[in-house]
Amino acid sequence: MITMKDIVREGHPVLREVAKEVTLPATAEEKEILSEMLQFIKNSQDPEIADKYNLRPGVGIAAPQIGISKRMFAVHTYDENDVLYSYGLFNPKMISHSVEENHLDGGEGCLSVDREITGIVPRHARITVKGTTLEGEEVKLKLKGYIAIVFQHELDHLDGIMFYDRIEAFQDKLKKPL
Ligand code: UDB
Ligand code: ZN
Repeated sequence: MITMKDIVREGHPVLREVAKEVTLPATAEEKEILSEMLQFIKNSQDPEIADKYNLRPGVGIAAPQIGISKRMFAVHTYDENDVLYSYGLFNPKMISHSVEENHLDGGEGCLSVDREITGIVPRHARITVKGTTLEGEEVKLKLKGYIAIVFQHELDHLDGIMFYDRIEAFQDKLKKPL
């Protein structure tokens, strides 16, 4: 099983690479890794398992975060209406997004970042993502609110982008010219 010791931390070059597309259909090994990633997120949200293995309660994880530079991630979390979004996706791609932006008021963190970094992380308010599920099914997801932010955070990992890369620009944008 995946535990915190498998999580690559800030400073490791794999987090800055543009991950490679997965050739579909995914191999048995790729499916196994992606299901393990999804299981890690589920485990991390189970108080007993999280306590036993010292897991940070996570909502999503991208393959580069376990040192694998492939375009796949797992998300397992609830939106504002308590609807569960549980996906392991191969080659997820944002095919459209709103101009309107959104952010989490408390900023963001990351399983690969062991320090507190404050600041607003601007995200698109609404996105449409295409991808192939663990079951090999092509899906098109229209996302908004919290879940859209989680997906954008994970998509960024596939392009070597960390959440704090997006902080400064937003602060600048709010500065009105004198
Ligand atoms: C997380 N967890 O998993 F609102 F029950 C974060 C960490 C970095 C704090 C572990 C998280 O937001 N947990 C959470 C939030 C809730 C309710 C709840 C648990 N990530 C995922 C990550 O690093 N993926 O690469 C960071 C999130 C920040 C914004 C979106 C993803
Ligand atoms: Zn992250």
